[in-house]
Amino acid sequence: MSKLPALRVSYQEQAADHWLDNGEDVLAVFEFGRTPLESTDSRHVPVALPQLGQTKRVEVWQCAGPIKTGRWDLLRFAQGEQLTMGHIALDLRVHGDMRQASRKAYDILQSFLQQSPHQWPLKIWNYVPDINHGSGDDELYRRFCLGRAEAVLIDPGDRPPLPAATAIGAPASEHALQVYFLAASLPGLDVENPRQVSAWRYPRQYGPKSPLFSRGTILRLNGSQQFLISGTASVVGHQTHHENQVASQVSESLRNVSSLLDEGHRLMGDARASLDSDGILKVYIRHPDHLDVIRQTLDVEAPAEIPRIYLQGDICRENLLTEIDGIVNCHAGA
Ligand code: 3EB
Repeated sequence: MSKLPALRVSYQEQAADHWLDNGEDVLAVFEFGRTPLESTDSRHVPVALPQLGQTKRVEVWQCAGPIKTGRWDLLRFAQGEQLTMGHIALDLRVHGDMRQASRKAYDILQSFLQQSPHQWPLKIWNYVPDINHGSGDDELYRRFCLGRAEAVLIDPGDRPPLPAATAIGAPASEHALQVYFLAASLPGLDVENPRQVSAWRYPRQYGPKSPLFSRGTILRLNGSQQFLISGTASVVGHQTHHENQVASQVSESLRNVSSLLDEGHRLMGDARASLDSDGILKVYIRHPDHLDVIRQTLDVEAPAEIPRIYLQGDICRENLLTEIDGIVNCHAGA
């Protein structure tokens, strides 16, 4: 028998307040298309990226309570029995350039985690305004990576546990750099993708500091396993494939997701992650005009059961048109 997952994730049509008012087990409610600077509750996480093409939905995380909430410096958090969600939004008009702001966000995040009962970040989402602005090493994404690497004083060559991550562009009009995460008392099991060069080993051409994340992590709690899938794009080896071909980029991203889940299965033995109705996918889209072709490709190539939303966001390489991340459950013996 597979146990109840430690974290339950879903997309819901009722408004954020409904979940914040009624859920004793609600760890977080993500609301899309709203500035992160206007969070009303420590469990409320407005995300600047607009949702495309569907009735607006919120993302709800639920876990065993009671849930305690609080603040740490500029960070707000919600803490259940075994899991913590934290989020931070730094106003770039106040906190300096992207490198400084990123460094500051990660400094705060780490000082929070050090004193938290749930010290290990499993996945970190980063939403970076105008992410492709600037050229070469001045590009804001690269500046963001630099600040992150300066704060996170680890040598990836030592193979420390690395969280999974997503880094996506928020609208250029957004003022806040947003970072949010899920943490637990034990590190996740890192999974790298055999089809892709590990991001922390990317060659110099992608920037002065490699991005620090694993392709996915597996949360193991109470005999259940959940797979936290990093932002996955049409990258094979370290190179972008299918430049300017949006449908092929979706297919390649899905092949990467499958290969990552297969690798997780290989590492874990009998438990296997599947894209089913217990999980969620987020599909990031650079050009809103591509919504229909992306949606159609996904409808053909990904299981219909898994709930998905489409968010407008720029991808961290100018030649990537789309990216997918998700949280899915693993089933024993499947
Ligand atoms: C890639 O495969 C796409 O900098 O945290 C994906 C997930 C990507 C996370 C990050 C970047 C990050 O390189 C980019």
